[in-house]
Amino acid sequence: MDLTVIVPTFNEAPNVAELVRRVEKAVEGIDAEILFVDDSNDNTPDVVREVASRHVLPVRLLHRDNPVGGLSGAVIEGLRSTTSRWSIVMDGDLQHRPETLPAILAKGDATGADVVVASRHVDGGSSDGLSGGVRRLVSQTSIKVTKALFPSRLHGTSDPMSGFFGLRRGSIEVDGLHARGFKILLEILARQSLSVAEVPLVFEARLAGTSKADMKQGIALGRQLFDLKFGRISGFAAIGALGAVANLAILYGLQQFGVGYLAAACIAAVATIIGNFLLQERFIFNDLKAGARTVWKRWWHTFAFNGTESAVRTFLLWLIVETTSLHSVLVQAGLIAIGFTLRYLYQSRIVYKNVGTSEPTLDDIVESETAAHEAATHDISAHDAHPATGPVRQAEVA
Ligand SMILES: Nc1nc2c(ncn2[C@@H]2O[C@H](COP(=O)(O)OP(=O)(O)O)[C@@H](O)[C@H]2O)c(=O)[nH]1
Ligand SMILES: [Mg+2]
Repeated sequence: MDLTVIVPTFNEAPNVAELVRRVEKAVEGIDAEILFVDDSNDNTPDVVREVASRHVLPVRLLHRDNPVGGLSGAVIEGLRSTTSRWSIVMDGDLQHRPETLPAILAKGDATGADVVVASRHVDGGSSDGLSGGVRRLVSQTSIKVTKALFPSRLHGTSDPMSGFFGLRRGSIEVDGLHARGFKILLEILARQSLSVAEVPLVFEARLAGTSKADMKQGIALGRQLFDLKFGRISGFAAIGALGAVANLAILYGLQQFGVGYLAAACIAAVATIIGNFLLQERFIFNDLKAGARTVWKRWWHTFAFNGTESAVRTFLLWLIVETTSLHSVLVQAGLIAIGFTLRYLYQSRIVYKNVGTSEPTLDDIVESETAAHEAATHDISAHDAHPATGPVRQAEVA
């Protein structure tokens, strides 16, 4: 298949029929399908099924019972479940004109680009449909800041926050993407070096329903930028440093109350491990919790590893200081650096590893007759042949 139009939806029931009608018309002559990745708690899935039955264009629905990663998570799930040559992501509220779909495909094929962005900020584009001057200002400012942070990766696009874009499926490494917030295009462009082309986007007003963007999305964008720029490890280091200060403060404070230094050191170690764990759960590995082992298992892994690490570190400190002429502070600094790296690797690779904890039911996948036939005749490329990970399995039902 040439094209999968991926439409993330959250309570978009009144927009579905018109969207499918216009997409079907726009992609006439192209071997295409629509894939709704839906997290709704209204009747959107029913409406999609009903509309699918009335159209020749294959319409697939991937409903997530356990939505992870919001809009970005939905797009990633969509990408995982398609092998079409191109995927085009578009909103389900008709703020993105379906009539632009063929232009995106044509641009990609003509230029050989990996990504084609429908941009509000090129000749012929506009963001008039963005409600309110404040939102427009916020949007423009965040584009400027973001482009300044990633000058080379975002060089090719004037609109890295666009929600309307085409991806040459074979060029995109989906596994490295982090699912959070609304800005999945930014995530894709910042993580990988990709060639980009653009077509104009006339951003329309919503057809019906209400926007799901809110302050939370702004905060999510800030965290996403920080993480993309500095990586998870810097936040982990900041929490580690905070923990070290707290450790010394507790050690000192308890001794003021007459507690012996060894007992105080043990209490300080346990208190710091608990504090670090709570902070990393909240701020560092927040987006990985959903697919990882349960919170109690994460806690015990952390406690056991960090406890062992500090015991071994203290023993090595004693051993090295007693048997060499190295200064204890120097030795401790080296051991802390090694311990920090090991702790980070253990946490990110093992404690928060995706083990697919929540299993959804299979019932929510529908395909129209045509789509079912299409899927049955699909070749799954090696790139996509990996088994589904995470809480939602693939929608490839033959
Ligand atoms: N699957 C899924 N779609 C979402 C989620 N949040 C928003 N969307 C969809 O993403 C698209 C853009 O969201 P919208 O609320 O219109 O944001 P705005 O255009 O920035 O105001 C729409 O099709 C929404 O239905 C979500 O958590 N999950
Ligand atoms: Mg919208």
